[in-house]
Amino acid sequence: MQDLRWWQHAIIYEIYPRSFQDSNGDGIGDLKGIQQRLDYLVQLGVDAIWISPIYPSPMADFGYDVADYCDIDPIFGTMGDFDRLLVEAHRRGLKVILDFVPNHTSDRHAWFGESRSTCDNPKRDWYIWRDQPNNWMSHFGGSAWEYDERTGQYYLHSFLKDQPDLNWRNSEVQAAMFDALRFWLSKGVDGFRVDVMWLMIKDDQFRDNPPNPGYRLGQAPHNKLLPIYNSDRPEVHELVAEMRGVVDEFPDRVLIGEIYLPIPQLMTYYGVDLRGANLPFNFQLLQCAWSARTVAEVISEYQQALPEGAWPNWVLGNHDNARIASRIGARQARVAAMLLLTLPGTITMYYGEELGMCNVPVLPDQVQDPFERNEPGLGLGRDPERTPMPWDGSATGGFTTGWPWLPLGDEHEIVNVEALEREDNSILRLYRNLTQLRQTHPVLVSGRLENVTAEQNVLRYERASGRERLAIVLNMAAEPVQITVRAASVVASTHLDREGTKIEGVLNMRAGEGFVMAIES
Ligand code: TEU
Ligand code: CA
Repeated sequence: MQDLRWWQHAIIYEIYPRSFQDSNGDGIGDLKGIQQRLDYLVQLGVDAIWISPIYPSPMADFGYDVADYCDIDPIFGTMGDFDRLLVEAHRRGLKVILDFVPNHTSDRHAWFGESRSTCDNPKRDWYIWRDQPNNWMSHFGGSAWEYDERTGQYYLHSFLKDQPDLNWRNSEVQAAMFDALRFWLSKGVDGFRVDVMWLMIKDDQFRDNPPNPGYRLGQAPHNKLLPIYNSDRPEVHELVAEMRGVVDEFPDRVLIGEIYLPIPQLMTYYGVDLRGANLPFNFQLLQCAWSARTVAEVISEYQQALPEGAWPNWVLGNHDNARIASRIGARQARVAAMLLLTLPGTITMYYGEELGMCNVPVLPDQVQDPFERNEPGLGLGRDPERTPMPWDGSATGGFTTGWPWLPLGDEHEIVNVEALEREDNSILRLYRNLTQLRQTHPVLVSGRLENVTAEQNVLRYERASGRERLAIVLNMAAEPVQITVRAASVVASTHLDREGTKIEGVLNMRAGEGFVMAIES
């Protein structure tokens, strides 16, 4: 691992700051709260935290509407709190990655205030103004254009109307945004996760998007159109390369791109000569059906498509998608953990995944997410996967002494850090085992990935480097299954009860059981 950059062998842990730990009883997580829980993260065995946006914001989209790129929202604390968190994280060997939201600002950002004031304001062109809308749609429903009476033009918003899109064709916008990156990099921040990287630049002719023949009822309404003119435009790659250049002005930082695109397009975000994003997020596991065959296909396709020298990465969940344990069930969540932590490259976890935490039902009068408010009842809302981290079984889960901004649900009485730490073979113990295994077996990070197969709903693959060879077998079925294996000894098991046993020939696997085995050579 000596030859690797830190982010290549890192396990990144996403913290949704509103929901991790509240320190002052207002029911909303904050920076001091995160600092209180750093030792937990060290013990979990992660290497970096990515914190979703903490900048001043009216919170129309809970921080993804930024009103000032170079400050901290009082709800999360002060700049002093941030500086202390950074020091304390670094002191423990944890890197800190911030969320950067380049596509849009809040409508309360001073820049937009100026831009919307008159048509000849110097910042008019910092946003995207048109006399007439085209047919582009907002990701959160409805037209992506909002009429602004003051100047009689429409502005573009790919998300809420409170989130006007910046005009990245304007060089002053580029300069101002790059300076914001430098502000945090100078403080010692270790990198950025860049929000909606593939949306940053739009067609300069504003052509209408064609209808999507594959659209089905129940999908998010913006899928009615194929987003060919307002996303993944060729010019975006120049911009990403420039952004990477800024990040590389500072030693040893990382640039991660949030990109929801099919594998071939996704790969283009590594950039020409790998001068783009270090890691275009790989969301394959977050979107694919949970069967050995599908996952085997996804792994093979991703691996084959990786450009020469490009570094892989894997994700199971984030703050925009249903939690993995809800998608596939508690038993398979352990299999997913073993899968995630035995795949090559950089790993990103979402807070609570290590507890097997499920989506929490959120009643209509508890809804916070603007997506659910705009498009109610379609199951698009993201509140259920953003509920507070359950630290213990008490009414407010040790998360807050006040009233939590989202409910903790009933399940947290059983599924919480304190209880799972007491239990010998809990999923939390499994996660700790696996992060440690990854540390002690670099072959899992950077070894070759070979022999990916799927039979009887059992996924198998091997990781190999030098004379070391680990075989991973994962029973993704709901029933027990019998397979045959070469002589091997178990180094990790999902049920935490077969480590050290020798296996040769027939292997009986319980439902949702998985093994990492050292193959004897
Ligand atoms: O998400 C981008 C994105 O693609 C989402 O709109 C996604 O389609 C949606 O959440 C349904 O899963 C990023 C952030 O991660 C998200 O939280 C923000 O709301 C959005 O950008 C706007 O900044
Ligand atoms: Ca708080």
